[in-house]
Formats: sequence, structure tokens, C-alpha cells
Amino acid sequence: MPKQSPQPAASRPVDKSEQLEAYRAAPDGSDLSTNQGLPVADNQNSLRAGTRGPTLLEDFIMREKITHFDHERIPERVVHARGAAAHGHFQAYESMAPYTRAHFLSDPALKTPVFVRFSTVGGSRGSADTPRDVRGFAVKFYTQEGNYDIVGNNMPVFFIQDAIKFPDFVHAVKPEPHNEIPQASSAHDTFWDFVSLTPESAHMVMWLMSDRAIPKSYRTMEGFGIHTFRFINARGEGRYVKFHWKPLLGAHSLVWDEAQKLAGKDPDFNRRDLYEAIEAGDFPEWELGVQMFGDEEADAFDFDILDSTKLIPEELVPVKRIGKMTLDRNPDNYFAETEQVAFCVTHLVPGIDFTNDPLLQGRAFSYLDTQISRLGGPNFHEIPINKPVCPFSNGQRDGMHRMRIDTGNTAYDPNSLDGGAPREKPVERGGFASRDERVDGIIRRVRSDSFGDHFSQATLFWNSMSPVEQAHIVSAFSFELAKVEREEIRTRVLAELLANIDGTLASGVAANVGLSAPQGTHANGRRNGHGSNDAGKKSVDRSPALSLLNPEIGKPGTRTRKVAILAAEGSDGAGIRAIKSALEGAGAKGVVLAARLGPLAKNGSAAQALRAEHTIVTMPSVAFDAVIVPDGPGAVETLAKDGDAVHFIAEAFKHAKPIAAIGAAAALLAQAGAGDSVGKDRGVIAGDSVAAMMPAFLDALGKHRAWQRTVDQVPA
Ligand code: HDE
Repeated sequence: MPKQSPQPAASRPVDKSEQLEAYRAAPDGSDLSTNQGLPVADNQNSLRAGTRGPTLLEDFIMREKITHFDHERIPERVVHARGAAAHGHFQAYESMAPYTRAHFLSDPALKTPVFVRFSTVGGSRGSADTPRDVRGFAVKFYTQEGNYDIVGNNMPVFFIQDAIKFPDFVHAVKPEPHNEIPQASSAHDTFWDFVSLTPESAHMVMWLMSDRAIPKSYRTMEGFGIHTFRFINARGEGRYVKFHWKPLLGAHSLVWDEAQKLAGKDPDFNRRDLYEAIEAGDFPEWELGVQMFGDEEADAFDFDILDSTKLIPEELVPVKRIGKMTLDRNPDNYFAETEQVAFCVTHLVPGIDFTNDPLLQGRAFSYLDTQISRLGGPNFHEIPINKPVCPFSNGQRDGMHRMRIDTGNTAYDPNSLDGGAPREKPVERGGFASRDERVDGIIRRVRSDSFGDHFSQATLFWNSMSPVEQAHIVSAFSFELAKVEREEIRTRVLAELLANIDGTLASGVAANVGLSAPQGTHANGRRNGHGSNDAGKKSVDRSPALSLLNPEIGKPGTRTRKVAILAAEGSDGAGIRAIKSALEGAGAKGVVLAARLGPLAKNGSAAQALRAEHTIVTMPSVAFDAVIVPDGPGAVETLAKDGDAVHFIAEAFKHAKPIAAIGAAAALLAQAGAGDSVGKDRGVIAGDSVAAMMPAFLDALGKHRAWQRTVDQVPA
């Protein structure tokens, strides 16, 4: 018998970047070769019989190259196909040991590497970043006890309560099967058909029609684990937990017209923003928050904590911020990392466990299963981006693309030949144990009565919105339903969903889609009746934490804002410099745009050294947070005659963005239809000098948008 060799697993935890280093291949000036290392002398011509003759099958060099190319694609994710990702780390603020034995949450000195993938849900891999959609927010923690994934979204609830409905929901929202239209949009018959027949979707549909569905940036999105999970401490004591990610820049959204235009003008808008922010050293940061509660509190809520169509209002259980995640490194290779990363809700660490949420239970099956077809077999954990940084060892062997060369001849447990290794690790020494939970019941297909209230929280969401956000929700429903071809579906959405949520919402949308406002069937699917609070159950009528206009959520701030400076030959160079430095001082960035690239003046003036960094048509107003037009002899006249420049300002006005003009440039405000708003606290500022205009401009910039502006009459 050959001598037994030790298990080959790494013997110590490693840094994730250090681990990936072993796989990185930078161009090193080496000679061109085949995958077998054969040096290639001619990469321009295939092997031919005669100069004008047929190509020979014998040309194995060409065949290897084309065969590899033919297989360059893997199946895209069935949902969340379009995404962008980044590396970073997580650090706890304090030890969470009283609540969970998860090691990565136990020590504030510990930096745990993370890889985070943001995504849209409905669109295919090549679709745009900004459709109205849910965003995925999936975090992989490479902990020293194995990989832990929080596979969440940017909304705290979901469309359905039971995993068995997921294929139905996804088939309804995806492009229709007969013509594969529309791409990345819920504005079509099958989606609204399904949700109008599925009252449990009411709450999530409200989120989808809200501004949360068009985030300005991945960096300004909240994230949610959605389901109720469980923390378990070293004494085996459990409590429920909901996970939240709170962006330090605050949560901000686009406006719908802007989102649609971006889908054409810069389909990579969110992905580019994430990439560029990290390259610029503006590292995105989120705090991890937890809502923790016990069985008694869970029983006191007027909803079931196992129902993923419900959230726990922060006013009932506050969010405790327990640590910070910073994303500080872009992937080296999109395919190797962002495409091949495999998140699974079953990637747990000791101290964190599931609950019986029927949606989560189904997910616990789905994620591993999907990776097997997407990544071609059961060994996807060996792909560098998926590989744990801690040692791992077991008797699993072989399969497609096995990388690890297991030596020795024991792939079974128990064994005596390899000294019994690898051995189980008892719970006391850190082994994972599933929760102890008593379950009594009859096996049957059933939905708990406690899941029956489908409308109270949809109404809560509506009531928690500011008037501006409510107006956006009415517009969003109206837009989507106006795209629904069948009137009976529109009617059903109004009667079965909206009228049961709020009468003003229903009548507002009905008027826009040419239907009369129906009466709701309130008794159906609302447990307590609107706003009431019977049976001593805990609930709230409003949750300020749900509104983006709450300064705690949509935090004011100028950091990393991008401001267009519209210039032309003759623009005041000193003024532009002053604008740029004032913006930099506020952590924002000014970008000079003109009709043409290059110097802004022929000679002599201060503007000569200034160059247009982009042209007005390649960087449209939708790509910026705000716009400033500097003064300058001749420049203002040039801009006034440039339709693209005037449209730029008008569009920024339409999208409620801060606008400032200096000196004679104020005339452009009037030309763009923004003149009446000057000096009326509507984010339109005119000043004689940069110094005079800047404080009011920065204040408006920090507030994200000037919602107090009326823009309905402004052409889009
Ligand atoms: Fe997913 N989901 N999902 N999902 N999900 C996938 O896994 C699934 C659900 C979420 O960036 C798939 O690797 C089922 C809720 C994110 O790679 C698949 C159900 C939430 C991502 C899958 C749900 C999510 C996925 C497709 C109902 C928020 C992207 C490709 C029971 C908490 C992760 C893949 C990434 C991806 C199944 C519902 C979030 C098919 C069956 C609820 C962020 O396994």
C-alpha cells in the first residue's frame, strides 16, 4: 500500500486578494502560444491548401482558438443576470458574541474580506442598468469559518410568500415568451396579469412602483436580507434577526424620465458609477444593521415574521448598526469574478441559521441547484472567486472541472487509514449546528392564516411616503398600466390591488388610464382594517424610515456628486477654476463640457489652459447631479445658440436638479424655462460671482433634488 499523504487543504486562513493572486495572469511580454504551450508563429492566417485554397482540418491551432471562443459563454443567471461587483471588507463595531457565535461578528479588530454583487432582476445580461426593477444586493463574506452569503435585495419585502410561486412570478415579469418583449421591464400584460391575481404581491408592487426601483447609484441603495433569520450564541440561545445595509451616502433615486433616457445614453450608468468611484478612491460604504427580537415580540406583531411580504417597521424594532462594509477594489476580470461568483443562501456560518419562512426554505434548495447548471458541475466552489479563504476538507471527490488533486485513498468517513481525518468538529469547538426547533403539525399543502393580510403594509408604505413620492408612485402605476394592452387586466389591478391599498392612489391611477375608480374589497386580505390596531397587536400607521425624503434615509450631502460645468469659447477660466475648487472642497467634482473637446480659448485668456473634458452630447445632463453655467464674454451667446446646451439645462430643470448661472449666464436659465424659479428656494440659483452663488448651490446639491419645483409643464 502506498504511504498515506496528509490532506492537501491549505493549513491557514489566507487573505482573499492574496489567494486570488495565485490565479492572476498579467501580460508579461511572453510569446504567443496555444493552451498547451506550443509557441505560435502565425496568428494571422489559417493553414490552407494553396494560397487561395480551402482551410485544412489539420489546423489544430485555429481549431483550438475557435473551439475555445465557441464556448466562451456560460448560461446567464435566470434572474439577476445583469450585475456589477466589487471587493472590500467588513469590520464589526463591537463584539456581537452575546447574540451570535459568528466569529466574523465577534471581534472589532477582524477585517473580513467581502465580494459584493449588485444586479437588476428581470433584464438579460446585456440590458441597461436603470430600468424600473428590484436590485440584487448579494454579499459574500470570506470568513474564517467558511463563506457566509447575505443574498438580499434593495427592498425589504418580496412579491410572493411561498417559493413554489417563484417560477410563476419570474415567467410573468420576464419578456413575454412569444416575442421576447419587453426587455427588462414589468410594464407589460403578463406581469400585471399575475400580480393582479396574486394579492400577496400588493406590498412589493408598491415598492416596485416607488423611487426605490430606480436607484441613482448602487452606492446609494439600502440593502435588506428580507427573510427573518436567526442568531444563535455560544450558549445556544437564539433570537430572530433581520439584516439591513445602510449606505453612508444616504439612499437616493433617479426620476423616471431620467432613468429611461439613461438606459439609452449610458446603459452602464450604475456599473460605471461603482467602478469609477472605487478607482477614484471614493470607497462606497454601508453599515450592517440588525433588527433583533425574540419569540414574544414576534408573537406581538400584527403580521407573521415568517412572511416575506412583510417588513418590521424600524419604529417597532430599531436597527442596531453593528459594523461597516467598505468596497475598495474593482474586480480584475468581469467574467472570472463577477460572472462566476456563486451566491447561495445556504452558505452559513455557525451562529446564523434559517427560519421556516417558506420562501427562504425554497431558496435553500434553488441556489446550489442553479450553480450546477450555470457553472457546469458541483465543483464551482473551487473557482477562485468562490473558494473559501479558510481550509476546507471532506470526502467529496471528482466531478466536472475538479481542480484539487486529492491524494491518499480515503474519501469516506469514518476511516482509520488517514488517522480518521477529516474529522467532524464538535459544536463546542466551532462546528455548525442547526437550530433546535420544535415542529408539530400535519403534513399538507397549506398557507398559514397568519399570512393572510396582504394590504395593511402596502397601505403603511403608501402612508409613509411624502407627497412627492406618492405622486411618483401614481405616475409609475399609470405608466405601467398604460402599457398594458388588455383593459380587463388594468381594471383588475385597480380593483384587486390599488383600491384595497388606498382610495386616492386608485382614483389617481384610474383617471390616468381612462378607467373609473373602483371600490376596494377591503375585508378581503386585510386583517385589522385600515389603520386600526386590534387584538393588542403591535403595528404602526406610518413608518418614516421608509421615505427617501427622510433625512435619516436620504442623507443630505455633497460628497461624490458630479456637476456639469457648461462652457464655450470665452468662458470665464478663473471662474471655472473657482467652481471646480469649491466643488472639490465639498467632496464633489466639476466636469467641464463644451460643444467640442479641447481648449476653451484660442490664446491669452485664463481659459486657455482649461479644456472641455467631454462634449455636451456625449455626457448628457442625465449623467450629472447638477449643472453650473459660468459667465464669459461670447460664451453665453454661443451656448444660447446651441440647442444641446439649452436642452441640457432644461432637462436638468425637469429632473429637479440644482442649476446655477453666473452673471450673464442667467439669461440661459430663462431660455431653458427655469427663469421663474430663480431665488425661490427651488434649487435654481443666479449670482454675480462664483462666491455669491456657491453656498446656495452647495446647499441645493446636498439635498439631491429640488422636489419643491413644479415641472409637469416642462417638456421632457
Ligand atoms: Fe433569488 N435567485 N430567488 N431572491 N436572488 C437567484 O441564483 C430564487 C429571492 C437574489 O448576484 C438565482 O445564482 C428563488 C429573494 C439575488 O449572483 C436563483 C426565490 C431575494 C440574486 C434564485 C428567490 C433574492 C438571486 C439565479 C424564491 C432577496 C443574485 C442565479 C424562493 C432576499 C445573486 C443564481 C448574484 C439569484 C432563486 C427569491 C435575491 C435561480 C427560488 C426573496 C440578489 O437560484
